[in-house]
Order: sequence, then structure tokens, then C-alpha cells
Amino acid sequence: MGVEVVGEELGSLHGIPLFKTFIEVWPQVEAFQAQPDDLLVSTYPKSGTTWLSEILDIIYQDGSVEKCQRDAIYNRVPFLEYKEPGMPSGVELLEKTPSPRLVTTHLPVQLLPKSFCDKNCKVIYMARNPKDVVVSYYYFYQMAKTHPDPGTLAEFLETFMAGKVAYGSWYEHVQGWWEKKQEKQLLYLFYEDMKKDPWQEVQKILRFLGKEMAEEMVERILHHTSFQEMKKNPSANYNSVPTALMDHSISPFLRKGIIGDWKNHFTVAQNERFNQHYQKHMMGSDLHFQMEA
Ligand code: PPS
Repeated sequence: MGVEVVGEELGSLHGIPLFKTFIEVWPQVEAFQAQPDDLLVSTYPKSGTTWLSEILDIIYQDGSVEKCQRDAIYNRVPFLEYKEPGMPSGVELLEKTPSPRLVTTHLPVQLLPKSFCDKNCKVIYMARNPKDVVVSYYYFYQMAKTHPDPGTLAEFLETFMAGKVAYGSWYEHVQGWWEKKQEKQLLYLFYEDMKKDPWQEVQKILRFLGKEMAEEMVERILHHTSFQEMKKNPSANYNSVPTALMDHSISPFLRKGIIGDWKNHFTVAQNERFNQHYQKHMMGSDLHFQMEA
């Protein structure tokens, strides 16, 4: 008989709603000792973490698809603050990962363990427009069983706008990391740019990493990390996660991978309300999001 995981209500970490299992290991995460050659991939949930991780891993493996199949993406690129009962924590996994390490996190900038700044680690942040994030998150809340019940989409939209979802306010997250760009080696990317011109975005990444790659290799990377390829790739599509934790029959992890799916979900009234909320919370920011393809 399979174990049934029932999503508990979220706890609170320094005011940020978060899974209680993650909060329990927080002292370990906070004390994490980064190494100068660690590369941190930072995102708000559902903004392209897995996609960017796969792109970076294949760059690190010099374009070798075979080497990227050595393990599941969540083991190749450990998730810093992760913890589930019976599973190694992100920190435990990282301690066993050879350098140079790729590390993912969804932490808002103010909670980033100090060591990443002390060691001057490079950071790549990827942001995605909030309308597609909230739709993607709604499906993820249902398929990834550790989340509380999201209710209807209308209810979930309110929870999201109020910043009461796991990792808190999208607005604070994208703006906080945007401001961090002033003082750190940080490359700030957008999911929508990666969709529209992946070649150009991969060139930005290569420049940021100080790497050069033959055109043919870049073509191979783009093919390997396309939505269609990743969706059928068992080491990138999360199918290896036990069904008790992620039920892909409810919604696959690689669900649609497009810009503008929110149009298939928001009513006209919800869209108007969301736009007003967005304008209010982004006022004064020079960050701009593309909501459409
Ligand atoms: S998580 O759980 O926060 O780590 O999720 P994350 O990986 O950040 O985001 C999942 C969404 O990214 C889409 N995705 C992609 N889109 C385009 N191309 C590629 N290769 C790709 N890989 C993942 C994935 O489908 C989720 O978005 P939605 O809109 O739900 O499809």
C-alpha cells in the first residue's frame, strides 16, 4: 500500500509561508557553507527552475546529454532548503555533491544564507510573469501533495495575491532579487525571453559564466532543453518522484511550458482585478513583465 501524503497548512519562516519540514531544517540551511565556485539558481516557484537547471547542468557537462542522464535533476542540482521525511535534505545532498556545484533555491533574497555573499558566489535569477506563475502554481499545488488544498482557482488567486502561498509574495521576491543586482554578480533572466529567444539567453549565460561554446554545441543544448525533450526525459521530468509526493496523473510537472496560459484560466473580472493589484504592487519598479507571447 502506498503512503498517502496529505498537505499540511504552511508554517511561517521569518514571516514567509513555508512547509513545516523545511522550517525544521532551517538552522542547517542558514548555516550552509557555500563554496566560491557554487552557482546559485534562484527563482520564485514555477518560474523555470528546472529548465534553467537543465541548461546549466548540460553547460557544466560540456554539452554531454549522457552525463546529464547520470541522475534526476533534483539530485544533480540540489534544492538548498528541501526536506521531506525519509529523504536526504538539500544540505545533505549538497555536502555529497562534487564542486563546482549548482544549487537551486526559492528563498526570498532576505533569507539567503550569508555564506553565498561572503564567498561572492555567482547567482542566476529567473523570473516569470505572475499570471502564468499563479496558474502553474495552482496545478502544482494539486499534484505535489505536500501543498495545502488550493481550493478553486478563484480562491487560489486571492491566496497568491495576498502572498499566502509557499514562499510568500511574488512581488517581493522578484523585486528583492532585482535590487540585489546592484551589489552582486547576479544575472537576472526572464522565462519569457528564454521562450522567445533561447539562443540569445544561453549566450548571456555563457558570457556570465565566462565560457565559450561552439555553435553546434549550443544547438544541441537548445534541443536537449526544449520543453518537448525535457518532458520525455526521465532525468528531467520528475516522473521518478514517488506518486505519493507528486501525482503526474493530476497534472504533469512539465505541464504546458508556454507564455499566456493564464488566458485559458482567468475570467475577464479576475484579469482586471489582478491587473489592478499588479499595478499597485509594481508601482515605482523598473521591472517589466511580458504577459503574452
Ligand atoms: S518548481 O517546482 O518551482 O521547481 O517549478 P519550475 O521548474 O520553476 O517551473 C515549472 C514550470 O516551468 C515549465 N518548464 C518549461 N517551460 C518551457 N521549456 C522548458 N524546457 C521547461 N521546463 C519546465 C513547466 O512546464 C512549468 O510551467 P507550466 O506553465 O506549469 O507548464
